Amino acid sequence: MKKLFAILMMLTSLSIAAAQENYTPTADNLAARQWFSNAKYGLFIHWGPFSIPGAGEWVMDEKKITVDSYSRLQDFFNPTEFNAAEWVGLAKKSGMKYITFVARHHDGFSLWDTKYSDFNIMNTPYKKDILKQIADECHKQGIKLFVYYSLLDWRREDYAWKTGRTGQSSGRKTQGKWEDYLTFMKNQLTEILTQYGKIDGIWFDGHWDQTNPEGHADRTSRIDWRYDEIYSLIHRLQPQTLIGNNHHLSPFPGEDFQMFERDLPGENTAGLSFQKPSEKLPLETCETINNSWGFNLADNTFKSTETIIHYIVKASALGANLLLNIGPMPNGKIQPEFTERLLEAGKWLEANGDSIYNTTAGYIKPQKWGAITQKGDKMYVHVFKGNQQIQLEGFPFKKIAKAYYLADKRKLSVSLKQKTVTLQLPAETVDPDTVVVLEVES
Ligand code: H79
Repeated sequence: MKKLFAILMMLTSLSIAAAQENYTPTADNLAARQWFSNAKYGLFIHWGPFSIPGAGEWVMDEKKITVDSYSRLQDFFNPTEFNAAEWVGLAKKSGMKYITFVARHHDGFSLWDTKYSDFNIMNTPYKKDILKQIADECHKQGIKLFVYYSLLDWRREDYAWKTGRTGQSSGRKTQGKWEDYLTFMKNQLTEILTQYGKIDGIWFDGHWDQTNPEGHADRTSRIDWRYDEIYSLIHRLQPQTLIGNNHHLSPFPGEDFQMFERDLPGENTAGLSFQKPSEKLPLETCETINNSWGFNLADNTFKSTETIIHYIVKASALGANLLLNIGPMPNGKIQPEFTERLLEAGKWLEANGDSIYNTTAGYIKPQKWGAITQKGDKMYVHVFKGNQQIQLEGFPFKKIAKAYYLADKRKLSVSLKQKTVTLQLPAETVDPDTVVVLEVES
């Protein structure tokens, strides 16, 4: 047992050694982390030529499409209905504070005018830089911009595809030099960080392509990602840029926030989140509005507005942001089932945002009946639909000075006895989330 532990520790330190050691975030970066912690809700966008088949962003790998065949999509991608102002405006109206835009997914297509790959938006019939339009519009409308950048590549021969867990049906024959792939990524990241104004975050994905499965003792990478070089490059070009990496492991040195995929921090129902929530870094969980990230013509499993609101509340109650994904259609339009739900949740946030933005985690985790968020001397008790009496045990404050509904300030009687608060509502709640404010004194 001891021996196993020693081996695990050694492996852990090996993987850490590859990251940006001795990283000291700048004051701007710390301020950006604080902003991020307070933001609570962002829009994730998966979109590109992979949207055309309408079968999700993994279509190349799942349908075993070779690089040659897949390249044809470049000739078809012509999103004439794309309007950056509409997308950014939708995020803003929906109460979202940032957009995480997939600029290059695992299929290797770049949605900006890059010098380092021909498989890019300028070589489609559309011929206009998408990232530029999104970045300009985000800056104009005051929405922060995070850029998703895939570490994994199903296309390039210099990616270490032979050791990859995916991308084995792409028809690649030769194995190029890893050094070249690293240079390529650094060149592309430099473009993104120098030609598009302020970039608020870089969101990496694909590290797991090179690790053994969860549960396997060796979870280190089969290759050296040289995060020390990549992260320090990013922090040198834009020190405030927040780096996150969807490696499903504990944060590496140099990372500024921790992310979870399709699970609340501390939960692992989707099987991708084995890592413990960090106590130091801001947290984010991403989830998608149906069951697909990229546009999927057959996926009608839209989450209800109520489910979305509950997810925002539960994430906030755990001190995390929700990054909610949509996959726009290949023509650049967002399907009405998505916009309706986003706008409805946005309406709820407009009325109840005080209980979400700038809050910290509740003193207890989310419960079946709802959840708690806190801010200064206010505790927000979120009572989900269909509940009437709530008991809060182990209440950490001495006194409740006032209790009222957030929506209309109507008073509510509560009792606090032996560290237990009892909230008795007049009837079972009918709204997705009824927020009660407790003004507390310690
Ligand atoms: O961009 C979206 C997805 O395309 C990407 N991340 C989100 C944000 C994603 N890729 N894969 N997954 C999500 C699910 C992960 C599946 C995995 Fe595996 C299970 C990775 C490692 C174990 C499948 C099996 C791929 C490799 C082995």
